[in-house]
Amino acid sequence: MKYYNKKIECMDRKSLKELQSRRLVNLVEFVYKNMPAYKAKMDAVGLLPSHIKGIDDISKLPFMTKQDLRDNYPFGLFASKKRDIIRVHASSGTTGKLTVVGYTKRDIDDWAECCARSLVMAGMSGDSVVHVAYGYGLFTGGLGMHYGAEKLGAMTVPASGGNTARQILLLKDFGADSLCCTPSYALYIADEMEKMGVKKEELNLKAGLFGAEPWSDNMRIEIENRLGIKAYDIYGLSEISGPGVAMDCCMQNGKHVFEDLFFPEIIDKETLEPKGYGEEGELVFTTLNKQGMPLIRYRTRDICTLTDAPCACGRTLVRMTRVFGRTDDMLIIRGVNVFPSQIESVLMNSDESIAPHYFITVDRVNMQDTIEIKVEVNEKIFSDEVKELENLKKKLEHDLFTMIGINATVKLVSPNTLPRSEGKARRVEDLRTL
Ligand code: DLL
Repeated sequence: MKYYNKKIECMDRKSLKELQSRRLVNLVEFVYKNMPAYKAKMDAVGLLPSHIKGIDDISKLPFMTKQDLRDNYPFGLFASKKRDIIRVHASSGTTGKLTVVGYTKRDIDDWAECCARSLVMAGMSGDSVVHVAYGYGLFTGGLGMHYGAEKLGAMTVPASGGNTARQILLLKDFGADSLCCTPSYALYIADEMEKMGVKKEELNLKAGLFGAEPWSDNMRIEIENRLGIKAYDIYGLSEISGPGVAMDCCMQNGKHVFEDLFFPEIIDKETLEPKGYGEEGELVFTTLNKQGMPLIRYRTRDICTLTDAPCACGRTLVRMTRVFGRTDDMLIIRGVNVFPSQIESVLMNSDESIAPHYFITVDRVNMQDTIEIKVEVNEKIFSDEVKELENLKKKLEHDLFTMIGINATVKLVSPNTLPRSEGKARRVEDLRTL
């Protein structure tokens, strides 16, 4: 099986553009009618749905950002009736509030198709056994790949994350030919296999669909060698749907964007002006067919490049490069999106003996991301008993876990020991090399 949906994936560019144009015109009308927050944006610049005649008019439309999701928390951007929403997912916002996404039945079907297309790009078929080790729950990784694998007709193993020894046992006994997880977890699995004395030849794995965090070609080579598989890069974000917005093909030279559903643009992050193919900038998406929570010109904050150069795999869909970085300060720690501002609000709301000075260090030890947060405490508590300090440390670690879902190590330090800066405070260091 070479393509899941050859008609779309190999459509000539002219017909694709016509499809995108039709969908954009319908989308703008639908959103104008059903999403007051976006109507207000259009009204503010004097734009009517009738001004949008095709995909070439897209740059007239106002942008949307994570802030719009926050301002309309939780369901304010839903453009369909609540009874038509059959699923919600959520990911971290910049403060305590989550970024919530709603899907109708059709949205789930479209998304499952994207994940099915992605699995086929990684060489899978209805005969495959797909081991899904992305987290199940509000995170889109697990359920997204799960529905894709089922749509393809593969035998789906909903392993979810954690308990690596059991994952390895399942991989061996069920004979999965593909593994879906973050690239750092794939390396961790390889490490654990070595410790358990399980050889890659004992597994039936042929391919992995790895994403949800940045990685590099060096990591790809290491994963491929250690697990004896082909490692494919899968990209997505919950606001747009989840995994399967773009996916590597057999050429492993850029991820094809599923442009019939998600229209990509690159913009200059300062001027917000559109940029051309081959130029680096911020990636922006419009969800051409979504009903639950459609987004128009959503700024992903991810930096990359698009190319429309022909691809030897036969697909005509444009490709995006690896994500080079972000235009905001979001960190991805073991696949969990974390904003320093969230950490700050947990610290500041937790205990009055904490001074507003902290420093976050992110690193990768034994293939696993680590995060240490140094926090200054005031004189009073610092002169208290060691037990008090120990309790405070435990409380902060517990609060960070319950509020943001990360296992951080908190280190309490004495007053006035963390560096102060005169300009913009530098509070994060990321020592990971990918
Ligand atoms: O990470 C969806 C996903 C799940 C993608 C499983 C792939 C596989 P969010 O939690 O909303 O959604 O995080 C989205 O993660 O804006 C990127 O910054 C980053 N990201 C996702 N995939 C990749 C990738 C899921 N392949 C944010 N390479 C995005 C680099 C990635 N960064």
